[in-house]
Amino acid sequence: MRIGIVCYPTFGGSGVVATELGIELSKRGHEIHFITYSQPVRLELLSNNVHYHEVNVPEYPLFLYQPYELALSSKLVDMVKLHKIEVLHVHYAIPHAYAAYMAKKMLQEEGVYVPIVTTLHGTDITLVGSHPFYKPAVTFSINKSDAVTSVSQSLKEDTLRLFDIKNEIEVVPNFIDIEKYKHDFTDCQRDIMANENEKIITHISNFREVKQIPDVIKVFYNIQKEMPAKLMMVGEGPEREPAERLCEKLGISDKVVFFGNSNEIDKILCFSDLFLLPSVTESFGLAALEAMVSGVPVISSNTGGIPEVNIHGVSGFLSEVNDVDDMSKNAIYILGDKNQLEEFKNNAWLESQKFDIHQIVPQYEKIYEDTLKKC
Ligand code: GMT
Repeated sequence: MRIGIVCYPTFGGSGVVATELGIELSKRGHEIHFITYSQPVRLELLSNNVHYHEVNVPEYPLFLYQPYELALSSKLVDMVKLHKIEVLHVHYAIPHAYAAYMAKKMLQEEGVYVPIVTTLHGTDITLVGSHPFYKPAVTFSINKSDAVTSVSQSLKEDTLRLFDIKNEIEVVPNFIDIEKYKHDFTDCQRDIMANENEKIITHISNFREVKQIPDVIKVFYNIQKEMPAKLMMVGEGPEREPAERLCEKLGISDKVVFFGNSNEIDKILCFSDLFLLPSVTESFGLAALEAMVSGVPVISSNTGGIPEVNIHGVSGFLSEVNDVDDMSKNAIYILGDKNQLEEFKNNAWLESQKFDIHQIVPQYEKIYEDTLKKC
């Protein structure tokens, strides 16, 4: 099939999922066209069946807001016609599903039919999409898609609760390329980051408020009181500076490394002992899954789709949002005993295998085929 993929090309989980999906589909023989405003961060290799088309929004001083949706829908029309794209898979309702619907209607005027598959990722539903300013457009875009998927059961339920949805929503969980995370653990270069006796705790996110960064620091603060430890903070966002100040205030700056954005998270996870994800909400928690496939147990909040990924008492522990004491207690419990830590590491890896890319991507292929059959 010739498939157009629209996503946010940044470090967010939805962009990562869309990119990995496109790469895997291309390996399975499909022709993939990424259509977005910059090359997706994890899309390193373009090949004869992976293409990238940039959406340009010309700056015009008359406009206070430059019309990205308009530029995107025009680009979609042009690319569908030029490359004979058969299906458009848009990640994120805002504004991608909306722009795709406009493109579809414009194409229909010219006798071209292209079905739209919309994947909901979370922020487009729980945090932004349900705002009254966007709600009518998001509801419309979901109802007008030819197929709708959500990355967890919890997100599906949230969508049905928050919007008046007439369409079916199919849960297709996020996935992981297990092969990519198979390391020879002797290569981990752990000694560069910490002494042998120090435990390595890691957090990866885009440092938005929803990630509850102060709780990451507070849990680590409690851990390092009990045992030698280092904290790896990976990512960039508005909460980074306040986090650095909090570390200074608590007197732990020398034990915390802020990496900024990284394309080498597999290397960082490779030498990590524990992953912290205390988010207020999380439709899935892809970062937790990436940790688990690297054999890193997860201490997380019990919210949204996280319990569908991190299994309490098996791959790690779940606590109520903001319950720093419980998270700290669980972290110290896992890290405190060598054999126990090994068992949790192994369980985390085992649980991650349920999300193998080779099991999940065929579900998307089936959805594309079904939408094509309908037209
Ligand atoms: O919250 C983020 O880190 C970014 C956000 C995004 O829009 O890319 O992530 C959302 O989609 C990811 C991939 O499906 C999920 O793993 C995240 O849980 C989800 N974030 C939220 O729901 C807050």
